[in-house]
This record gives sequence, structure tokens and C-alpha cells, in this order.
Amino acid sequence: MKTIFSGIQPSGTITLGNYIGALKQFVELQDDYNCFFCIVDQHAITVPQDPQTLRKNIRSLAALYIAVGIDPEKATLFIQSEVPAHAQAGWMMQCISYIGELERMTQFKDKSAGKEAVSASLLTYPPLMAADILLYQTDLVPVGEDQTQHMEITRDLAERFNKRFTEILTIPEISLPKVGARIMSLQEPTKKMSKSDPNKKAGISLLDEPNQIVKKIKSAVTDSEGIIRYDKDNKPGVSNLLSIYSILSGKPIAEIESMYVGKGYGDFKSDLAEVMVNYLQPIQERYYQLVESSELDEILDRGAEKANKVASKTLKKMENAMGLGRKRR
Ligand code: ATP
Ligand code: LTN
Repeated sequence: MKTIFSGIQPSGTITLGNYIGALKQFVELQDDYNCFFCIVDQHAITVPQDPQTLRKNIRSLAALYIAVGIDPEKATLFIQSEVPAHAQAGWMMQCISYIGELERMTQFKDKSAGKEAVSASLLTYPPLMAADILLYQTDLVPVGEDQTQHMEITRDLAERFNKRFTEILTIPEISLPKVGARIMSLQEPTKKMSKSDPNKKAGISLLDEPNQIVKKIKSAVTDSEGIIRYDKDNKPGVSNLLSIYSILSGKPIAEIESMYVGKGYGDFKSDLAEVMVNYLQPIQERYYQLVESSELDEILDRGAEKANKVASKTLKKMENAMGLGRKRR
């Protein structure tokens, strides 16, 4: 069986963008791959986090992974900081990264733009991500489109390591969802929906209550044409809503367009809100059963144990290859 690894930052409550771009793929792939799904809390602290909120978000993300359908009997679910090999291998990856290539990352440029104080870790974020992936000898990494550049540098670092030392690391491939690789902000439909967007109206959180969903969809930015038609360049707002509608309802976009011929944005938006509320309702129910349960702790304990076993094996090989410490078997 081939191996999958992916991670999500506990930097807020996950959005419909995270779900459609990442989590939904995870659920679909878990039957056919040996899967590792990680809560990347060490990546989250590359920007300031309130410690209590971070703790809460970690637990919440773990519960959401399961609530959307990740089966902990099939996939290994764990927290990055509970597997020390990530930070260790991350350091080794930093040592073979060049500042120039890290400065070219658009996520670094976006997150550091206009900031007075930028942490060093925001720059060295990609080598830690590479370590996450490479420690599990990962074949496939399901992510949203915004992670393409990080996947390219991960592959470069793996190839560099293999060439410079010993051929021990598997070169991973990226897996993008066929539709919905980039769900856009409801307020600025040319920008991606993001869980850390300070404008709360910009994204739908998986835990939003029905009345919040209705309000956010109602105030989603569209255009003045009044026609429900998919045209990403000229109608980014409506096209984004159409994509979301299609993914959640399972209906092709063309069918939805034809359902709304002669109707306005009001009808379209209220139906979309209803589709969304119904889709999220069972997820939220399962979430609230899990989030404070001891079952969740047991799942995360087992996950960390399994991940530690696999990761420390690769780490040992990497240290031997680089000549760190004394040779170990
Ligand atoms: P932050 O706002 O804290 O940077 P984020 O919402 O961008 O977070 P991440 O934790 O960085 O989310 O990403 C988790 C996964 O969700 C990644 O695979 C990423 O590609 C995917 N993803 C994030 N936003 C979107 C989006 N708008 N559309 C599709 N996929 C997305
Ligand atoms: N960089 C990713 C989160 C992330 C990740 C990973 C994704 C950290 N480590 C390993 C896939 C595999 C993000 O910002 N979405």
C-alpha cells in the first residue's frame, strides 16, 4: 500500500475551503492508502498564537478530522509536536535549504508583507513541512492548490538530500482535488478563503451555526449582472458559490445553472445556505460528541505512538546518512 501524508494548521476553526481542498480528499483516499494525518501545531506557531486558544484549536481540529469522516482505525491521526522527529528532521532540512529559495515562497511573502517583526520560522516553514512528509516515506500529499510551491521545494530538498548523502528518501507527488482546489473568500472572491482571515464574514467555518451561515451567504459578494452563470474571470463571486453548491450537492454546475434560469441571486443564495446547513449538520453533531471525550485522547495517543515508530526509523537513517551523532542501527 502506498503512503499518504497531509497536515492542517490548528490556526483557527477550519473553513469550507480547508474541507473541500484537503479534508474531503483525505476521506476519499483513506481506504486505498496507508494514511498519516497530522495537526501541524509547530507550523501554527510561525505566527503569534495565544497558548490557550492554540490548545483549544488543536483539540477542535482533531475532533473535526474524525467528524468529517476520517476513520482512526484506518488512518493515523496525530499531533506534530508529539512526534519529536519532525523538529529534528526539520532542522536537518533547514541545513540543506537556501535562504534564496525560501524567500521566493509566496506564502512567506504574503504572510510577512507589511509586518514589522517577521519570525525566522515563517521563512523556514517549508523545510519543516518537507520533514513532515519525508519522515513517512510519503508517496502522495493531498493538499489545496496554494501548497503547490511548498510541494515543489519538498521534492527539491528530498532530491538534494538523496544526491548529497544516501538515496533514502521517497520523492512525494502532490494530489490536488479535481474541483475546489481553491475556494475563494466570500468577501473578496479573488483571494482564497482562509481560516485566519480577520474578516469573519469571508469564510464559512465548519462549526458555524445555521443563522451565521445564512447571513454570510446572503452577504457574499457577487456582481450586478443578476445571472447565475459560471465565469471565473468575470464573475468570481458567483462562480465560487456555484463551485461550493456543486461540491456539496453533488450536482454538476451546468445543472445548477439551469435550475436558476430566470431566478435571482436571492433564491440561489438561500438554497445554497440550506444545502450547506444540511451538509454540515451531521458533522457538527459528531464533533460535539467527540471534542471533550476521552475517546479523542485515546485516538491521539495511539496516533502519536504509531507515528513515532515510523518517523524515528527514517530519522535514524537520515542521521546516519548525514553523519550526525554515532552510527546507530
Ligand atoms: P491559515 O489561514 O492559517 O494560513 P489556511 O486556512 O490557509 O490557514 P492551512 O492549514 O494552511 O489553511 O491549510 C490546510 C489545507 O487546506 C491545505 O491542504 C490547504 O491547501 C487547504 N486549503 C486552505 N485554504 C484553501 C482554500 N481556500 N481552498 C482549497 N483548499 C484550501
Ligand atoms: N503548509 C501546509 C500545512 C502543512 C502540510 C504539511 C501539508 C504542514 N506540513 C505536510 C501537507 C503535508 C499549509 O499551510 N496548508
